Formats: sequence, structure tokens, C-alpha cells
Amino acid sequence: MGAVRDTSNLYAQTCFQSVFKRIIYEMKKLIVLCVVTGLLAMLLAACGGSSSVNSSSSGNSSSPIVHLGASNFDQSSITIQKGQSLTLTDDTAAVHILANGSWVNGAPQPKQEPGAPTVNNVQFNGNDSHTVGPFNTPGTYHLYCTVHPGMNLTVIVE
Ligand SMILES: [Cu+2]
Repeated sequence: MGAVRDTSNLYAQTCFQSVFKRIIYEMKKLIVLCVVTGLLAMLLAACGGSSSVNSSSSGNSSSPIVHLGASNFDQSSITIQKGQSLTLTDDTAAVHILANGSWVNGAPQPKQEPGAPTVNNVQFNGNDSHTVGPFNTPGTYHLYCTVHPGMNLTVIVE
């Protein structure tokens, strides 16, 4: 009787130990999973950060850039090649809204020349960039900022 009781006791102990081991094993798996997930998240965040930097820099490198000041373009005109796009970079906190057309004698004159890419109220919220184009047809085109009187840009496409 005593021997039987001992055996069952031992069996219960072993069973308990194996369950305990199992729990620890599962916990280890969970911890590993957490660490891997965390690492993946960090990796993804790092990739996302660098890829967004890459996309903006690679997008800019192929197209000429015109900078926008607080209430004007840094240059009044730019000459680009047929097929190129134009990247516009707002270097200040100022809001700009660009469209086809120009300011003439203090009055906005919306006008999209034939062959001009549509620039339909492209809004800059400050320290951001937008690319317009491509300009596929040689000619002279006009862009203006609807917010700032006199803020004109002439785009000459060769
Ligand atoms: Cu503006």
C-alpha cells in the first residue's frame, strides 16, 4: 500500500514538474516572441524612417527644385527639360496654395496653358515639398500662389 502511495506521489510530482517545465517553456516562447516582435517593430520603424527620407530625396534628385520663401518664390523663373517634373519646397512655416495662372497687376488670373500639367490648389503647410508635372510639352507656363499677391513662377520647358 505504502509503496503504491509513494509511486503515485512520485508520479504526481513528475507530472507536476513536467507541467511546470511546460509552463516555463511556454513563457520562454512568449518572451522570445515579444523580443522578436519588438525587434521587428524597431526594424520596421527604422526602415520606414529611412525609406521616407530616401523617397523624398530620390524624388527630388531627378527633378529640379524651386524653393518657396515666406511670401514668394526664391526665383521668378526656372528652365527645365521636357518630361521633367518640378519639385517645390516650402522652406518656411508659411502656407502656400499653388495653381495654374499668375498675378497680374495685383489680381489673380487663373489660367492653365495648353500642355501644362494641372496644378489644382496644391497646398503647402510649411516646411514641406510637392512635385508637379511632368511637363511633357515645351513651352512657357505660369504658376502662382493664390495666398500671396505677386507670388509668380514662370516655368520654361525646353
Ligand atoms: Cu504663397
